[in-house]
Amino acid sequence: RPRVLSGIQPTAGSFHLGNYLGAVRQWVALQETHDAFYMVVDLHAITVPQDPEELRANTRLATAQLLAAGLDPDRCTLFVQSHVPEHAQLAWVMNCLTGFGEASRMTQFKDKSAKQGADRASVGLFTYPILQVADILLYQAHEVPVGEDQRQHIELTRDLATRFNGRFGDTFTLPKPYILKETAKIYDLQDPAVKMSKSASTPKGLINLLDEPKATAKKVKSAVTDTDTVIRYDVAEKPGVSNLLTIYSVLTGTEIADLEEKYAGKGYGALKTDLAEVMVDFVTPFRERTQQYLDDPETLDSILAKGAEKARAVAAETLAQAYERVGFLSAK
Ligand code: AQP
Repeated sequence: RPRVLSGIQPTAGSFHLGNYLGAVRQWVALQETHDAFYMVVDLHAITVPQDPEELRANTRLATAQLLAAGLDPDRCTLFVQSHVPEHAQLAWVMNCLTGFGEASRMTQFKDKSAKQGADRASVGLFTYPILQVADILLYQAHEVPVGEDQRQHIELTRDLATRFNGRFGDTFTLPKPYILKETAKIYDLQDPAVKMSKSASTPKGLINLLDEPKATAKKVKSAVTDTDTVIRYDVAEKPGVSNLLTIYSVLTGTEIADLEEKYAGKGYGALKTDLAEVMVDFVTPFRERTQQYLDDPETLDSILAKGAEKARAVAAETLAQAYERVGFLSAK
């Protein structure tokens, strides 16, 4: 089986609809066909200031949401990044292979550091794409299911893997991004020109999966569309309506063309009312399942312990090989 690897930050509160449709939904599907490794990336979470107790709680919360979304620990390896020390160890090697200018070109760093003020941004935030490179290469992943915003980091991963392999001999598999066109970028409901994101979206434009279903329905009903009335998929001319059609289509498994036909001659109100219902039907059981997992932290922790053991077996082998190749004396 080909291997996939991906990760998600243990965000405070809840995953948002962009995280789910852009990434986690694909993770669930890929565990059926691939040797799948998924992790909660707590090392990445400390690139910005965090509260220790909240980080611990958010790591369990992220795990509970991944299980609620359909990850099955018998079908995939689910673990927490800091439980596998090889990530930080390989990241150091990769840091030493990366040019300063090359790292400076990462657009996510530019965006995120601009928000914090460049002088306040941590060196960890600057090098986090390189930690991500290590995350992927440790598992010799063939594909990395992510949203469009991560494409540049997968390219960096390929560049660094090629560089390492060229300098030290074939060691790492070159991964490909696994990005589904239709859900590559889910947009903010209030500003369909920007991606839905926990840091950039206004509260009204961001659908948090664990919010009260009623509040979610309200956000859908007040989504920004346009002054036209026709329900048609056209990202350039009708970004708001197209975003709603994408969400509707993916959550119900209905082709967009069929939705366009269904709503021909009907107004935006009808589309929004129905989508609000679709969304409520989706988030209500998701919230319940998440809560059930959270109510049983021992089970969560034991799933993560087993996952870490499986992950370490793979990661340790790759790291040992990489260490040997760069010339570290092996510890006897
Ligand atoms: N709007 C989106 N559309 C499609 N995919 C998205 N992803 C995030 N936003 C969208 C994908 O979700 C996965 C996990 O991302 P993350 O761990 O970076 O989560 P996050 O930090 O909560 O994502 P945000 O909201 O995008 O964070 P900020 O605001 O800090 O930049 C990734 O595969 C990502 O592509």
